[in-house]
Amino acid sequence: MNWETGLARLVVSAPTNASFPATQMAEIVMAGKSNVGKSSLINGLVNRKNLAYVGQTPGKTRMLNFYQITEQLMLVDAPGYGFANRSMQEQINYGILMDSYFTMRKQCKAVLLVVDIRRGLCEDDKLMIGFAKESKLPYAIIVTKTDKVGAQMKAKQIKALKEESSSLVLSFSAVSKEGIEEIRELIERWVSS
Ligand SMILES: Nc1nc2c(ncn2[C@@H]2O[C@H](COP(=O)(O)OP(=O)(O)O)[C@@H](O)[C@H]2O)c(=O)[nH]1
Ligand SMILES: [Mg+2]
Repeated sequence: MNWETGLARLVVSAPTNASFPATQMAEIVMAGKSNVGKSSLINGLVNRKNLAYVGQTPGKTRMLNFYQITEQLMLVDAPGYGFANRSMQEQINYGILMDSYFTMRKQCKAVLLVVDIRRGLCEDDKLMIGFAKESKLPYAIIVTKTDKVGAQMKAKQIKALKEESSSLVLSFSAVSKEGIEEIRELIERWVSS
């Protein structure tokens, strides 16, 4: 699959399921807390600086962002969750949005959970793993910002996450660019499955 066609674009930011695009291509969801580096990961995968907006304020990430990557692939950036200052209503709305996504989008192939290497899984990450299991979707964890820790800490955190989630854990750094090929290959395997 050619990830660098230059055709990648944001198709829609959907606040509710009414705005999900009428497309059939395979979708991979990227979920994770605000600021973990989801946008930077999307940009790294397509080798573009500004496809996904980096450093967006948490308040602006309440929608599902559908990024078309190739003719066969859409990456769906799930809004950052787990913000303590979110109102109960916003948390409920987020739950409804994700629930309708997983119920409606039969073209969803897998979930990538994006986690900052310096932090473990948060409660919402565990909830997302629950969504994936319930929907019988494969999932994996991408630890980001690996440039921020030493080799020992990195190995220790990855081992702990593998044990906690019993899933595949791959690394990514937007600074060193490590991990791009492995993550692309994982997504390609999911898309062709
Ligand atoms: N050092 C370092 N900083 C990163 C990395 N990925 C993201 N960041 C920074 O973390 C902040 C949040 O990144 P962003 O991609 O917007 O996270 P998102 O909220 O999950 O989409 C920004 O200031 C990024 O520059 C990384 O791999 N290494
Ligand atoms: Mg983002």
